[in-house]
Amino acid sequence: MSDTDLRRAAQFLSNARHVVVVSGAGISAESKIPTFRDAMTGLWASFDPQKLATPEAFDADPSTVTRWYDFRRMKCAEALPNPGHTALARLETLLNPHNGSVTILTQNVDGLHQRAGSRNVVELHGSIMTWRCTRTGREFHDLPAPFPDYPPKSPDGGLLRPAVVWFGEMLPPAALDAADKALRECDLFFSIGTSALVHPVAGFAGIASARNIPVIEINRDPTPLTPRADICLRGPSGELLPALLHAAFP
Ligand code: BJW
Repeated sequence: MSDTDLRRAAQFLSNARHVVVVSGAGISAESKIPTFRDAMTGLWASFDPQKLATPEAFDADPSTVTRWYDFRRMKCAEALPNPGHTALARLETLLNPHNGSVTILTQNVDGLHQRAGSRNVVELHGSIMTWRCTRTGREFHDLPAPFPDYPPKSPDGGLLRPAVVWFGEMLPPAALDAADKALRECDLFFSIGTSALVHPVAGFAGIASARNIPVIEINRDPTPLTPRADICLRGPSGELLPALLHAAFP
């Protein structure tokens, strides 16, 4: 990445009114939450996250799957938003008074954007803090952490599972509608800290590009989106986002 790329991105940002941000696990990496596809460590080193995040894995071994999600739930609860999350919350406060908006379409289940102060966050893959009964679908918040045993039982008689979206499951229709509206109205699109592999979210940048909306990628590593992005800022989002805001709104 060159200084010119940062300056060009800052120019786009200072002229934008309606910004869409698609975020992924990389934005929370500097909050010490492991990304989804980074190798798992410790007790979980021999498990493949892509195999655990499925309804089939839960049906076959609900104890292991809920233990993994409970472990991650506690990590998320301990974590704090980092300067990347905070910069996006600040961007909202800079654009809102001018009838602008920042919509964060997050694939993350950790709640850190909201805890940083962002108010317009769409959770496309659900939340790890909410669990629901497999029998009634009723949702539960503020559950004890850790659970006393695995798999946790629901007061409604079923098992509790995390209210996240697993492979092969539909994304929440209301979240998809909100994403669709934001993608139709935005004039600048960011893809931040996501490997851009998982659909339908991986297709959102293409929807923006088809409207001739500039697409800016911020990521530590190249992704399948990189060749199609207008600007790529390579590095940690917790450093690049504050630098970008500073350059756009000195
Ligand atoms: C940094 C950094 C730093 C690190 N700074 N950067 C079309 C084509 C092909 C397949 C499909 C398709 N449509 C649907 C599918 C199937 C499937 C899919 O996409 N499969 C792919 C693997 C190909 N999609 C689905 O099943 C979705 N459902 C659906 O489409 O329903 C309709 C349907 C069903 C069935 C058939 C057809 C249609 C549901 C997807 C649900 C994904 N769920 C998960 C788990 C959530 C709960 C949990 O967290 O456990 O969501 S999987 C996992 O991937 C998680 C993430 O949100 C998601 C994306 O991962 P993310 O965030 O990008 O993380 P990483 O780890 O991959 O990347 C981190 C990035 O950060 C890296 O690039 C690093 O370089 C970078 N980074 N540190 C900046 N400091």
